[in-house]
Parts: sequence; structure tokens; C-alpha cells
Amino acid sequence: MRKIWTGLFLLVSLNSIGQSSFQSPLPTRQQLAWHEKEYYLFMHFGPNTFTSKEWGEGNESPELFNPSEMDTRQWCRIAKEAGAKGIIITAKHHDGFCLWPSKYSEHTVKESKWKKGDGDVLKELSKSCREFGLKFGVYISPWDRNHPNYGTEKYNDDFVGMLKELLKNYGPIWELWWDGANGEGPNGKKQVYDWQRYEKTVRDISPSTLIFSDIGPDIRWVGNEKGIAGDPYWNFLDTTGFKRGLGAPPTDTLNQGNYYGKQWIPAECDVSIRPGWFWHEKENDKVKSAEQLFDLYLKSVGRGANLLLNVPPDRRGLIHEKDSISLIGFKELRENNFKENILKGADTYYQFSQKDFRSKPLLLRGFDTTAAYYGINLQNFIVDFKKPVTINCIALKEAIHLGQTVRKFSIVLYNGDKPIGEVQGTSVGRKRILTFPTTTITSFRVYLEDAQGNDNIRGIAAYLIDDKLIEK
Ligand code: FUL
Repeated sequence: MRKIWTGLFLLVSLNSIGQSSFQSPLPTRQQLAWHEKEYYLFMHFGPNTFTSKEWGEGNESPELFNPSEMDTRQWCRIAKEAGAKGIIITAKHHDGFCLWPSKYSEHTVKESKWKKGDGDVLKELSKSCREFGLKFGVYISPWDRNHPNYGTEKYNDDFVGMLKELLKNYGPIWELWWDGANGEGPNGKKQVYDWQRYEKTVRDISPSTLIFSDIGPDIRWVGNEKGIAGDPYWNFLDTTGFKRGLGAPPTDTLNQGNYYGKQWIPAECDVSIRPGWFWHEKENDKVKSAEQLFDLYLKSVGRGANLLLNVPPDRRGLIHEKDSISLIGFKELRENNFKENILKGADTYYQFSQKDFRSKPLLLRGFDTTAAYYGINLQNFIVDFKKPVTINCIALKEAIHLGQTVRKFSIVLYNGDKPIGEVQGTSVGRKRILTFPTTTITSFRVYLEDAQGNDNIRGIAAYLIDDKLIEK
């Protein structure tokens, strides 16, 4: 009798641990669709491409901008072949040069020699993106080292005017990228950005455009420029009291998110395929390899975030051969290594919730129903194979339309009845790719040790990927 009471007590307390009062924020429809895009390209292009600078001073002659054979269809063809889902271009970087003929600036393609001042990079790129079925996004730096009005209230009008031009003339704009930098303008003054007004402008004209900045509102910066999301990685962020730029949350908070955050603001991992953001001749030999890009994929998309990979066009206005070779190699690595989901050949593959746990005990095949996990609100998986299989990678997908609630899990690898390895994890999120030493197994079990709700996991896969791609 005494024993039973003890057991019951344990059950109740475990239950209360598993079902804390945390209510996961939910993604919006636009954010959910954004998560599914996984990976897309960033393009830094402008006067810096021709001066070999990273941050132009703003006093460069606009005539410098003169790509000899710009072809946005080539960018899109390569992006598409590389499996990227869109392109985000620097419509205006800190030097203030506009890649479109803006009425609000005299430092634009109109003042350049390119196409005798009749060119418009955004027009060409937005058209090509539509043709190739790619998303089109723009980066626009509020910091402007050229604009004569920067540092005065008038500049806010100009910036809003520019936003309207972008949204009305080149839309639909999928993602709008706001850099938080707030340096001095040509008159030595800093601008007081009217973020509220900027945001309202975007929402009024194009409510489905996703706004990126350090702190969202739709997508947050990941806190580094290395393309690496945190482990753990939460899609939540608390923004109260924080600002863009210097007032942003600490970088490790941006990197991992807030465990109990109140807003769904997922991270985007921006990183360049080269050391710099802009194309520089001297960096042609420093392009990241396909293997390095694959590793970044595991550390961004594989942790539940998105990857924004910068591939800057060169002075011709083309993606350089070295970059496209790496991009295509990266695509092949993903395709080849994630081609065969070994679970397809599994003898038995169960995904069951607490309810099924009781109603279909036969599915458990030796699973220890008295284990401490019983009683916590969790879902467990058992995957049995008829013949032994060799794997080194398991991918899980959480049903994020219901929130992100898995906070701790473990996967135990079995050979017959013998546990031969264990992988532990915290967050799952949109996709979690786990790698481990190559092991031959006959089954594995996934325990969600701390999770709320039901049906948390909506996908699972196992792979044998090239051993050399696994970080030891
Ligand atoms: C930073 C900028 O200062 C860099 O030049 C680059 O554009 C990067 C993506 O964002 O804040």
C-alpha cells in the first residue's frame, strides 16, 4: 500500500514538472511559411564592389558603379540550381548608394555610368526572381553616409519615401532587412531613427512582408555573422526594453533566444561565402568550400533557424565561378547525404502520444512502461529495424504551428536489447539535425523528457551521411 502511494506521489510531481504554466507563443502564417524556406542568398552589391571596401564612406563617385555584364538571370539560375529559395539584395548599404533610381537621393544608379543612368538593379532582379520562382527581399541600411539630410528629421521622411518606393514598385517584397547600424552622416550627425513610423509604413503597404532586424518584429538577428544558431535554440525573444542596434539584447540571447520568451521571433543566420560581405578580387581564393557550407547548414537549419548565405556579385555583375562551384557542391552534399531516409526501410515505426501509449501497448515491444517518463506529458518513439542498419544522423521536426515545447529529449540507440549509445538534446524546433559517431543498430528510442502538448514531433528521419562531414 505504502509503495503505491509513493508511486502516485511521484507521478503527480513529474506531471507538474512536465506541464509548467508556460504557454508557447505561436508563429504567424507568414513566419511559418518563412521557416519552410530554410536557406536563401544574400547579395551585397554596390560601389564597394568596385572600390574593394566593406564600408564605403559615402563620398565615392556614383560613376564607379558600372558592372560590365550584369545578369540577374545568372544570379537566379545559380540560386535555383543551388537549392536556395530566394535572394535578398543590398538595395542601399551604409554608403547610401541606391541600386534603384530613388527620388529621395542623388546618389543612385541614375547618377552612375551603368546603362547611361537608365539601369535599375532592383527592377531586373525582382523580375528575374519572379521568373525563377524565387523570393525577393531587400536590405536597406538606415545608416546613410552620403545623404545630406541624414541627422535631421527630414531624413526620416526620405527614408520612409524610399521604403514606399521599394514596396510599391518592386513588390511583393518577401523580406525587408534592417541593419541596426547608426553611425554619423556626412554632416557628422547621427540620425534618430523613427522605427515606429518605418514599421507602420511597411505594415500599411505590405502586411505580408517579413521584417528582419536585431529584434524583429518578425525575424531576429542570430547574434553573430558566422551563420551559427545557438544550441539550444529557441524561437522566442523578449524585446521589451530593447532597441535595434546598440540597445539590442546581448548576442548570446539573440543566439539562443529566451527560454520562456513571450514573442515568436525566429533567428536568421547571416554569413558570407567569402571573408567579406562585398566581392573582392583578393578573396577569390578564400571562398568557403561545399563542406564548410554543409557544416554551417547543420549549425543553422539543423538547429531550427534559417540560413542567409551571402554570395556577392563581382565587378562584371555576375556570381563568380568559385562561388558557384561551392554553391553547387553544397547542394550536392545536401542532396546526396539526405537522399535516403533509412526509416523508410524500418520494420516498425511508431509515433505515439500518451493516449496511444495506453491504447496500443503492443506497439511498445519491450519498452519499459514503468520508466520514469511515464506520467510526464510526452511522446515517445520506437523505431525497429528487421535487419541492423548503420546510421550517424537523426533528424527531428517539431510541429511548430503548435509552438515550440520540446525542451529536453534523448535518443537511445539499441543493438537488440542492449543500449549502445545515447544522444541528448534540448531544443528541436522546425528541424533538428543530430549527428553522432557511425553506429550499427537494430532500433532506437526517442524520449521527449520535457515537452508540453501532444503531437510535438511531426517528422523523423535517419541517415548515414559521409563520416567526414561530422564534427568529431
Ligand atoms: C552589418 C553591416 O555593417 C555589414 O556591412 C553587412 O551588411 C552585414 C550583413 O550587416 O551590420
